[in-house]
Amino acid sequence: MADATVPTRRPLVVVANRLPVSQDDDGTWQPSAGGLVTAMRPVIEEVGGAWIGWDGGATGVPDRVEGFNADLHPLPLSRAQIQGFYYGFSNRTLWPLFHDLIRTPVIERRWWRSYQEVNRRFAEEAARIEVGGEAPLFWIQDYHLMLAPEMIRALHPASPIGFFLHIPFPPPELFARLPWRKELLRGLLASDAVGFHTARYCDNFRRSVSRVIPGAEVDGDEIVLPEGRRVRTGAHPISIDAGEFSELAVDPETERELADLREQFAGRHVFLGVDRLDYTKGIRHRLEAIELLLERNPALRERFAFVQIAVPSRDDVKEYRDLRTSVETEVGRINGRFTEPGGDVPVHYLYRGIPKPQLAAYYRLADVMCVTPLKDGMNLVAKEFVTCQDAGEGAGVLLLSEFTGAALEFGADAVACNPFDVEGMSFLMETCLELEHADRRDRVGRMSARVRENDVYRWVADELSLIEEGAAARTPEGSGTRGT
Ligand code: ADQ
Repeated sequence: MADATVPTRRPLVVVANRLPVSQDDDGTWQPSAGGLVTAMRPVIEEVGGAWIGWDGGATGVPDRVEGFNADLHPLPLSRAQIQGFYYGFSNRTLWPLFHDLIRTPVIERRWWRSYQEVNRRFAEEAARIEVGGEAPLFWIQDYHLMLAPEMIRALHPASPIGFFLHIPFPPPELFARLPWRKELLRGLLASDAVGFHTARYCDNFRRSVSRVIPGAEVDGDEIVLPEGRRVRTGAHPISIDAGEFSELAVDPETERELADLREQFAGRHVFLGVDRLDYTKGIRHRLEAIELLLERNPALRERFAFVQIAVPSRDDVKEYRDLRTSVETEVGRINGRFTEPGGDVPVHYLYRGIPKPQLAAYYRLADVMCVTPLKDGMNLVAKEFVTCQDAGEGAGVLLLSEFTGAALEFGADAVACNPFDVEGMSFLMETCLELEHADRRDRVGRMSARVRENDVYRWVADELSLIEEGAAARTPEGSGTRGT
């Protein structure tokens, strides 16, 4: 952990689409393994607090779980709300619009009404929170809840409120297509601070505000609203718990998995893809590039394997079901084309989430990690890969799309690619194999050092500081007291 300082003394209330807990096969509940939850743990441990999230349809979610010092507030949603708010407005309107229209966003008024209704449900739950006498700090996460800051502000006028967007914020000309652009911006601007992964997304947001909200002005990193209130904006790239991944990479279980994989793939260059099965991740383009690579290099076919691990995602949405069909058709086609009688297939496709030690073993095994999204807010897979490689003293190459937030942090140490240029990407795959071992090892070392320096604890600390600063500037006399 880079910095153990907790930048707030207030109770922390996280408002997010999902709760920070998951259920084991034997039915027991425990804190989830994701980066956000891990990063929040030490802060919540110190200051205490609460977490509001959709229950995901589960029953019997407990009020507390061992090892996580927060009250859980599970919200049940109706079938209609899940369809309208989650699958509809969040994932078929906002998700494609914010990812540069890789698919066409669907505009449906009933989904918008459902989004408003569910955001209000979250805000009303927030109003019920009792965490001692002090005004809590509300930290709202992601595109599902962009109206919540304004709704919570109406109920908790004195509290610091912050929002973080985990996906890109689109350029103003794309954002302008949304009929409810003004309402969403007003929702966000009730926060004291709005955080993004990169300076570009931050700038896109500020430019949208100055176009859409009459009288709003941009002053450096701040937005000045017509009533004089200032809203801070900041670019804080999310990251991983680098220490945890370094340990995981050399854990005995990981080593056992790795030994098996090394035996299975002996004598072959292993290319790897690890993604949620999402059309933003560029899996189709990646497969096409691999096909071109094999077409051009008959000699490589015997010594090559591409492993694609795809975790199922949003399979209630048509675009995602269609994507699965097209990826699986493509995998079958490539394997049909290049597999020799008695030989192994070139593409190994796993459609599932895999346990962490196995994931770390694949990261260590890979000669080339293909992180080639068409658009991605940050991309944590890239950070997990370089951390695991470095811990295992590996020299794997990161082939990284320039349209990811992570590309800004890794610069020229990754092999930068434009995934829309499929043929170009197939040539870069060859380049990756041609780099000298010492060069590859140095690149891994530098990228991993950057992840260690800017780990997820730093992200939490930077975000909470920005929110506290914004709130202090708004109510110097009132901060720390409950306003209602
Ligand atoms: P995601 O789109 O989900 O996140 P990403 O940042 O890559 O993308 O995180 C995926 C996580 O899932 C990683 O921790 C990875 O290890 C795990 N994962 C993926 N496939 C897996 C598999 N088959 N088995 C097991 N684990 C798997 C959104 C944004 C990103 C942003 C994050 C955090 O789209 O741009 O980086 O939020 O803000």
